[in-house]
Amino acid sequence: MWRDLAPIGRDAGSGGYRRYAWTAADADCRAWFKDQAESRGLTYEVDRNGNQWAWLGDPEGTDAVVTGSHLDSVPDGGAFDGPLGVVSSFAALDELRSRGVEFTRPLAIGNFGDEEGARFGLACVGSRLAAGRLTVEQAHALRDGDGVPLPHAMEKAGYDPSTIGPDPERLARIGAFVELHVEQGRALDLSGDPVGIASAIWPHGRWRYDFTGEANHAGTTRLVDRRDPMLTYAQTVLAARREAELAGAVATFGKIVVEPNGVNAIASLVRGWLDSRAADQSTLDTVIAGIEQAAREQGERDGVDVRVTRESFTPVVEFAHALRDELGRILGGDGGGIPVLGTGAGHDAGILSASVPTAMLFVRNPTGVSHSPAEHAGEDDCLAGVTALADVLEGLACR
Ligand code: HGY
Ligand code: MN
Ligand code: MN
Repeated sequence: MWRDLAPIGRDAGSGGYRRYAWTAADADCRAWFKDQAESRGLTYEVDRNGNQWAWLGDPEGTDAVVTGSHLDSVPDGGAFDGPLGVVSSFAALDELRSRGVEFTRPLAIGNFGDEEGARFGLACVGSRLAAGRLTVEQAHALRDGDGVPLPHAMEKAGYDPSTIGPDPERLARIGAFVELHVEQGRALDLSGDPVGIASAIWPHGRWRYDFTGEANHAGTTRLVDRRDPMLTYAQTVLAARREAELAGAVATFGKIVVEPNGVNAIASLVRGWLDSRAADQSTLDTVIAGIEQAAREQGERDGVDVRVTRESFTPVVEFAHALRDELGRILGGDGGGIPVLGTGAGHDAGILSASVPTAMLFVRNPTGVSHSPAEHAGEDDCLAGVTALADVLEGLACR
């Protein structure tokens, strides 16, 4: 499975993945998922929001156990973020079948669309729509970098955008959702464990900063006469780092668009996207407010207009304690226990946690690197993840 999926959407130059929502690479990933489902005799379906499902047992049944993750990537993302959860789900099902277990609850494997928000800027669109945490109007207002509306992109990919919207009936049929994901950090590497259980997801969001100055000639405009948005942007990036350090949070400007983006032209507009996350809401609020204040003060000094728009936000997620503890009991093994760890990374399991009892398993990432072509997890640890997921699914859905 891994070898079949690996070449899809991989950039030959960077070695990273460019599997953006509703693109050709996304379509190829979706075709791979459908093939994996049907080759196992699972009932394949696509829901009203374009999420893919592979069912063992009655898709209309209740109290289903669902696993899976996402197949889309960030720009030049790694091979494991998302796909490890989906491949491990199919492999865990194969393992359960080889164990000859009897399923007492419907089981499904999901591929949730557009988890990374790389193209339209909002994280977890597929699961947010299903959970009613993104309205149809908000979804229709999403545009990619070329101004293509989300509905058009879906249509072009062969999906009917008129059906998108909350899917409470579907979520009501799910008794537990367990997502396996490569760890995006080094906690398991430091603790020496191949697998861990998630406790919580930090609150996090994305804010778009528009710095509007005045285009002019780079060679003939005196410094005192400039209204250069690049200056305000640069000071804001430094302020973000300062505020995050002070608060023990994280803040990142990783994406920037400059207009007109000419070497010998003072920019008229600089658009920068801030990603910030903190262990609790009040800390995050403090960091965001501090950055915005610094940006506005610098804008005053530079004669640059500053406009801030929150584009994506996910409140703190505390995974369901009962399900978390059930996983701990199932995987506790020789009593050595299994690490329970928080994360700053968002996931579909976080978005769905308001509607469905959800839990996550993390697989050791020896370097902790993620959202990079260098992202990697060792095969032994990935197989340990499959075994752990199979044990969890057996404990939840089989007798
Ligand atoms: O950004 C995140 O935390 C996740 O990778 N979508
Ligand atoms: Mn990711
Ligand atoms: Mn992910």
